[in-house]
Amino acid sequence: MDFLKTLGIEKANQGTSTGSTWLGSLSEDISSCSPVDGRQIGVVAATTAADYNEVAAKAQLAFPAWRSWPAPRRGEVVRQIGDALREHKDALGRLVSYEMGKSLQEGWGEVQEMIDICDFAVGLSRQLYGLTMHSERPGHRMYEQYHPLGVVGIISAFNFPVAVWSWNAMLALVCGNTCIWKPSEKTPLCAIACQQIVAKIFKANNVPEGVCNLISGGSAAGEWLAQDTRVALVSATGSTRMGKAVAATVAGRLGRSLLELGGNNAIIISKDADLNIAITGALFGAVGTAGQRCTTTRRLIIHEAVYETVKEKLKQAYAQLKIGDPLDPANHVGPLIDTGAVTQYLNAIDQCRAEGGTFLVEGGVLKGAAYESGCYVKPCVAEAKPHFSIIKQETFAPILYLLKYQTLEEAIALQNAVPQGLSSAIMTLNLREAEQFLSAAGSDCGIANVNIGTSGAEIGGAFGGEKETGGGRESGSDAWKNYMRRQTNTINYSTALPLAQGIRFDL
Ligand code: UN1
Repeated sequence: MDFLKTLGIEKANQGTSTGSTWLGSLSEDISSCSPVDGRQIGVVAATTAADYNEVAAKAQLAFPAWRSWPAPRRGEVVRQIGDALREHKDALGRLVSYEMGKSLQEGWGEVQEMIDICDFAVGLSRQLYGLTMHSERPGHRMYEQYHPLGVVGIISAFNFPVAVWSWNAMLALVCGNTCIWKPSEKTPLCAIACQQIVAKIFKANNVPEGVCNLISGGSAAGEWLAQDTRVALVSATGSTRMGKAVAATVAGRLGRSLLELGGNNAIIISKDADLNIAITGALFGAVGTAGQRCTTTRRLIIHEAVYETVKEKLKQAYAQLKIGDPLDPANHVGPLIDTGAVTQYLNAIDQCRAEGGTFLVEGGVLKGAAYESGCYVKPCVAEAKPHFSIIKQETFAPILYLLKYQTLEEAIALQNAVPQGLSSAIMTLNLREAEQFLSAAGSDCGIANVNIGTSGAEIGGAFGGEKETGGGRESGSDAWKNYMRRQTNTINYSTALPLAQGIRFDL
């Protein structure tokens, strides 16, 4: 466990930080147990209400100082964070894998995603463009500019314990904001490791205390952010239930929220699909991160002409999956996050059966040596019918439902017939089908792919989705605008004061 030492993780940790300063006691409020072997990795002190108040005050105080740094200088600090992450990629990837349970490949991939967003944010720091417009009045000029917002609250989930924070924080930082991060209480140590990495860079660059803050705790700590009028924007990633609560509270004070919530993602496999690509894409999408990505493939909508072939190929592919210690590179699938998640997985399987589903690949909990944590489950595949209610729900586990279709219209309707709208894909070599799927009458999701699975998006695009997914967009494209306030400026350089719309106001 050298990586713990490398990252400065102790057995007992403070959970509240304003940068280099750590607040509070060393109490054992939050226990971080690895789903890999069930062992306790460390304990973390939850943030008290008084300490939260101090953090929020520091974040507010640091804002005017930080926003006065030119954006490219803020970008230079983020560039150094990216370099520090490159240095720590191995150790941090291992910690992600050990504390969260995803495969080491995916742990490293997550850190790479952080590095990528740092690079993206550095470039942005010399852009953050507004438009110029032509005024209808002579001797006038109009333009818009983007100013920093203030304090940004970031609530992140256990499944991407480091990357989702970085998407939000690195953009928020180059935009001139200060941040308060509340990570999932299931992965508090990943957050402490990130905070230490950032603190070193901040210190070397004389960044004021309070620019990047960390609080630890459960939903109560999230509520503090949602209620706090000092927090201009709350960016929340997690369940739809959590998102609705946060959104309601933030809207109650007319604050801004940015929501990235549940997904129930489908791949349509056409009769014109390249089946090798389709099966590989579906497999990684369904079992990667043990089915715990918001972009996980949960439904396959398969054309009747290839249905039996796909079933057979899936059966063969699933038979080759190796489940076990995610730090062992031979394994494809690690554990679920905790035994609560195992119960939800078992309940979903029971419900699917009760509704008439049959299992092509059986599920179950793995027992015995190497599975002592009780969190290892078998990825499974069920044949389902469109009216089943279980297929409308997001179960954060590797359960894949198969549906059959005849026409593309029917397939698209099935794909859209869920409350969530995050990611979607079609596997086809038929240009007409692909374009129809991408058209306004096609997928209703924030992400729609062709011949690529539903998960594993690059950071360069805007990430997020519609309906119960929450409507927010994070990461690439112009998602940075969420972290700034737009100001429209009209400047009169003439010697008269003409009014817009030709209105006369003569004395
Ligand atoms: C999430 O599951 O919350 O597209 C984020 C993907 C990753 C991010 C997932 N880049 O699967």
